[in-house]
Amino acid sequence: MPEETVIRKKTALSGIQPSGNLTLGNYLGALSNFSEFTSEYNCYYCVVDLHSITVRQIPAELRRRTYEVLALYISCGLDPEKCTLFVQSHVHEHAELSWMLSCFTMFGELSRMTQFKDKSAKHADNINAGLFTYPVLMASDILLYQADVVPIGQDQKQHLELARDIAERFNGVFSPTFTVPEPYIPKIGANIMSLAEPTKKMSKSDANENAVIRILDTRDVIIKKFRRAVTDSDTCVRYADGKDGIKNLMTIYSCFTGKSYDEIEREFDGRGYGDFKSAVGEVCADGLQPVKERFDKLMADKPYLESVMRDGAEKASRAAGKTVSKVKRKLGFVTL
Ligand code: AQP
Repeated sequence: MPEETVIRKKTALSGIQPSGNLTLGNYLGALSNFSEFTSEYNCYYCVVDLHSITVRQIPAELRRRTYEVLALYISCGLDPEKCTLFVQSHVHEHAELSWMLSCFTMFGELSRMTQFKDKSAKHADNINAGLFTYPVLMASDILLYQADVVPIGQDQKQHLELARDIAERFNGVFSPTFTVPEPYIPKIGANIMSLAEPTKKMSKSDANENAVIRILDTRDVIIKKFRRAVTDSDTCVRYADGKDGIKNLMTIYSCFTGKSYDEIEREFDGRGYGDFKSAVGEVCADGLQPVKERFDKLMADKPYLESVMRDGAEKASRAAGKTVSKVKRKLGFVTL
């Protein structure tokens, strides 16, 4: 093919923090969508351990969860031969670009980030600079690989918009350098809510275990947690305002069965909440079962996971190094 007709394969990138045991929110909002991109996109999926230390972590747990998130990537259908799976701290360019881009990010922009406000309120004793500059590191993760698309849940949309603004600002000052990324937010499942407080997002760091379904929870635990899920004083399974708990359960049921809200309303017409909650628990436990089986096998083979990390870091570093060199040149740094 003549050089001018070669079309660049588009790039997809996303990451998950090893900051707790992954939830159904992480699964439906992000992880379960990652493999859709592997046939048509050049895919990079990373375990973003640098992000996770914005909140205090127990080192041994952080190490274990880093392996676990990587194993979950593979268990959810990502083939390390077809995409680049890596750990963020293994590629030093993330931290390097983050510093350079922090000089192109305004204090006011970072102050407006809702995640910063939420996490500052939750961790009032540790409002560190990393928590504040987290979105710059996220922008660097994305822009380093010239990502065209970033599959994320709804809660990360504001950070993605900031990454776009930073890219456009840098491109405007220095000529096109970064691809301006687009978010991919699933139509359904982008905002899975807590089972205990359905107006609040389901979060892996939630202290209330009953609020959160973990991908690795056993079948019995999943079913029990759904039975305890907060609903309302009505008895009718309907997708309507004021019924946040039921809407959340309908969303989860829809994600696993592919049924529309109308179909779900008809299916549970005249059957109380008890029946519905049990059905949601069953489809969720069934859906997660194969992931868990693959996960257990992978976790028993650490050398394999380490070889995936090593190969991934090597491939990612090559791409990241090119972008960082380009940025340094444009900024006027001396290259030897
Ligand atoms: N409740 C959710 N519904 C849908 N998507 C969600 N995501 C997170 N929670 C939900 C998506 O999962 C991806 C990875 O998230 P993350 O690890 O970067 O951190 P987060 O968004 O801060 O997720 P958590 O679970 O709430 O972590 P903690 O408790 O550590 O802060 C992202 O694409 C996110 O949108």
